[in-house]
Amino acid sequence: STLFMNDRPSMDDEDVNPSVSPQGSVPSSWGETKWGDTASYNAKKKLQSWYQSSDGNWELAKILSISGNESLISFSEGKVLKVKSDSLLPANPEILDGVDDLMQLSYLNEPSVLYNLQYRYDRDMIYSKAGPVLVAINPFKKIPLYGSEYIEGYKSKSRDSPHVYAIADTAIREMIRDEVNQSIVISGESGAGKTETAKIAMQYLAALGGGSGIEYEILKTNPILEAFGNAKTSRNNNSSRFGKLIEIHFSETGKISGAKIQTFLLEKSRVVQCTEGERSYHSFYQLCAGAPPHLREKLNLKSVHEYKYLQQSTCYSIQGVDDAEEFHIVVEALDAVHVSKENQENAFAMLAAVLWLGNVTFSIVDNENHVEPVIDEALLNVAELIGCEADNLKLALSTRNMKVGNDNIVQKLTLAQAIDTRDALAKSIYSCLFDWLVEQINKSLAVGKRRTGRSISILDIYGFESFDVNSFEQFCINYANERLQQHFNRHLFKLEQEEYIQDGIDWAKVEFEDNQDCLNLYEKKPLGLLTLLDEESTFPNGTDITFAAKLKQHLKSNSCFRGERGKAFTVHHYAGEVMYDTTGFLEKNRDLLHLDSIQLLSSCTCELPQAFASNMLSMTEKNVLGPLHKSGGADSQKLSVVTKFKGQLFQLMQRLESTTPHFIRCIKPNNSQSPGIYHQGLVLQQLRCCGVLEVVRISRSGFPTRMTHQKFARRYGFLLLEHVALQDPLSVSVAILHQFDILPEMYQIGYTKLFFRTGQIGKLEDTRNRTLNGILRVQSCFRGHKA
Ligand code: AD9
Ligand code: MG
Repeated sequence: STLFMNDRPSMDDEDVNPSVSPQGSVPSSWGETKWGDTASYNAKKKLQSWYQSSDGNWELAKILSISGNESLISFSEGKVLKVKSDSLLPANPEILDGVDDLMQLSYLNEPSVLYNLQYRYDRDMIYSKAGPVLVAINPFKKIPLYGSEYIEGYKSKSRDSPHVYAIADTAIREMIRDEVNQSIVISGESGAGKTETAKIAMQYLAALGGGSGIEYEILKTNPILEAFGNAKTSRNNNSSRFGKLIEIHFSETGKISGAKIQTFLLEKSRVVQCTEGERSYHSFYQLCAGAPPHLREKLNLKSVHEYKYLQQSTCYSIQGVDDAEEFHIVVEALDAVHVSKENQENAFAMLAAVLWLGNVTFSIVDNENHVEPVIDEALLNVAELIGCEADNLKLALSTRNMKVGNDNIVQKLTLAQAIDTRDALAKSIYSCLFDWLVEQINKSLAVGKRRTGRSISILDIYGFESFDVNSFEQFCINYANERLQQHFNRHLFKLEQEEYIQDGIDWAKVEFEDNQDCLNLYEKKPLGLLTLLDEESTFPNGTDITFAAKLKQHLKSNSCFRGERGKAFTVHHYAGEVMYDTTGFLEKNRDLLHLDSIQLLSSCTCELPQAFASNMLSMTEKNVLGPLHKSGGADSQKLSVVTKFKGQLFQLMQRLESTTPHFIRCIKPNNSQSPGIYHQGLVLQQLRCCGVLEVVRISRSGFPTRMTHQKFARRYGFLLLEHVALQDPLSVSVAILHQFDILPEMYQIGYTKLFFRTGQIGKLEDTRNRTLNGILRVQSCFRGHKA
C-alpha cells in the first residue's frame, strides 16, 4: 500500500542540518534515504558515516577522501578502510545524539535510529518517542524511573521525557478534554515488556484517579491473573498465556469508579503438556511451595516433583523467583478483590484436583484393550477434591454414554481415549477456574450504577511467537498480533491519509507494509486458514495430515503461505515467517469435553465444579459431545476454538475503534533476557516489522493534530485580543492563528478542519489553561468574599 505525505524528502540534499530541530519544526533538509536502502548517499569528505561491517553491525566512520565510487574511511580506533561510497549511510551530527524523539533526527536511516535508541538504552533511558508512538526497550533490570516522585513529575509536567506515565497522562487528559474513551495499546514480541508496561500504565492511572480505594483492587488483579495465566516459556520467564483488556472507568470528576477485565483464549494445553525447559502455570508451583500446613493437609498436597503434569518438563523453579512468597502475594491479592477465604480454598482445591488428575493411571481390563483407572491415591484425591464418588469418577474416565438410534449404549474407552478424557477434564477445570476468577474480580471491581463517565482501556495480549516447533497456540497468538498490527496501521497510516485527502490537504506518497494479505490468508472465506481448519475439524475422518494436505492444495498460490514437507506449513507474518506443525490442530480446535465429564462435574457436591458445569452447559453447549451425537464430533454446528477467537478479536477491534488509541511498542533487545545487551540485528528486525520508522516519517511531514474549525474557534476564540464575535468559525480560527504567530508551514487549513504539525497546539493549550486557571482563581476569590 501507499501512504501519502507532503514534502517528499530529496535524496540529493547533501547538507546535514546541524541544528536540533525542535518538536514541531521541519528540518530544511531531510537528507534521508529510504528505509532499508543503503544506496544513494552522496558521500562527502569529513562527514561522519555509517559503515556496515561483515557481522551486520553498523559502525561510525569518518570519510577521509573520496575517489570515484570509493571512499577512504577511518574508525575511531584508528583503523582505515577503503569502501564503496554507496555502501555508506549518513550519520547525524553529535548534537543530535540521543534525542528524545526520533522525529528530531536529521537522517532517519536504520543505523541512525538504532544508534539513537542504543545511546539512550545504554544510559537507562529505555523510552523514546517515534512520533506519536512510545518505544520501550526492555531493560531486563530494575531502573529507577518509577514511583510516586516520577508520577508527580509527569502529573505536574515538570518531567516530559518519553515515558509510559506520559502516555497515560495524555490518555487521561484527552479523555477529559475530548470526552472520548481512550485506549493504550501495547504490542511487541514475547518477552518485550508488554505486561510490565501495562502495569506501569495502570500504576499511573491508579495514582491519578485514586481515592475510592478501588484503584488498590485494580492493581491487585495483576498478581492474580499472572499467577493463573502466566508461565515460564523459553522466551519469557513470565509469559502471558492469555490476552487481556482492562477497561478502567472514571467518573466525571476524573476518579476511578470501577474496572472490567476481559480475557482472551487462555492456552489450555499447557496444563497437561509442557515443553522441556518451560513450566506450567505459576499457580501450581506457588500452591505447592506456599500453602500453609492446614491447606496442604486438606488438599493432600505434595511437592511439585510428585506431579506428572509438572514432571514433563524438568524445570520446577525460576531463577530469582520465590514461589512460596508469590503464593502469599496472590492470597493477599485475592483478599483485596474480596474473594472469600472459603472460595480461595475452593479455588486451590481445583488446582490440586488438576494436579492429581495428572497422576491418575489406567490399567487394561479386557482383551479389547479397554481400560479403567487404577483406584489409588490419585483417583481418590481427585474424587475428594471435587466432591464426587470415586466410582463415578472412574466411570467418567473409562466410559462414554452414546445414543445410537433410540438406544443408549455405554462405550468403553481405550487407553488413548481415556487419557484424552482425563486431560480434557483437567484442562476444562483449569480454564473454568481461570474464567471464574476473572468473574470474581469483575464483580469486585464492578462499575457503580451511575455509569456516566468515560474509560481508558489497556490492551496487553501475548506477543508474537516463533519457536522451534509452533503449534495451534502460536497459530492463534500470531493471528491476534496480525489483527493488532492492522489496527496500528489503520490508525497511523491509512486513516491519516484518508483524512488529508478528504479535507483537501497537499500530500505525496509514502510506502508502508500492509498486512492485509496475511489477514486474508487467515480469514478469507471459503478458502482461508480458519475456514479450512474448521471444515477439517468437523470431518469425522479429518486428521492433522489431511488438514495439512488440504491447506497445501487450496492455498499454495497465496503469497503469505508456503506448504512444507509432511504436516507443516509456513505463514509469512508481518513479524517474520513462522512454520507451524499441524499436530494436534484439529483436536485443539474442536476442544471437546464429553457430556459424561460435564455431568460428573455437575453431580459434585463442591460448589466450583457445579458452577463450572453449569457455565459450560450454558455457554458452550455447542462444544459438548453428548449422547445425541454419534461419535467423534461430526456436528458442524459446534463453535470451534478459532471461530470463537476470531469473533472475540473482531469485537475487541470494534471496541478499540471507538476509542482514541495511544500506542506503545515494546522492543526486546536480546534473546537471553539479560540487562545491558543490545543486539542491533534483533532490534532492527522488530523496528522494521512494526513500521516504527514509517510512523516517524509520517508524523514528521504530516499534520498529526487536527480540529474542526468550529471546535478550534470555540476552544481558543476567547483568547482573542480583538473581538471577532459573531463571525464564522473559519475567520475566528484564522484570527487566532495570526495572533499566536503560528507559521504558515506549521498548519494547513482543510475544508472542515485545521491540521497542525506536532507541538503547535501545545502553545495554544498552555495559554488557554493559564487563562482559564486565572479566571477560576478570580472566581473562587470572588466566591470566597461573598461567603
Ligand atoms: V509475553 O508476550 O506475555 O511472553 P511480555 O508481556 O511482552 O511478554 P513482560 O512484560 O512479561 O513481557 O517482560 C518480560 C520481563 O522483562 C519481565 O518479567 C521483566 O523481568 C523484564 N521487564 C520488562 N519491562 C521491564 C521494565 N520496564 N523494567 C524492568 C522489565 N524490567
Ligand atoms: Mg505478557
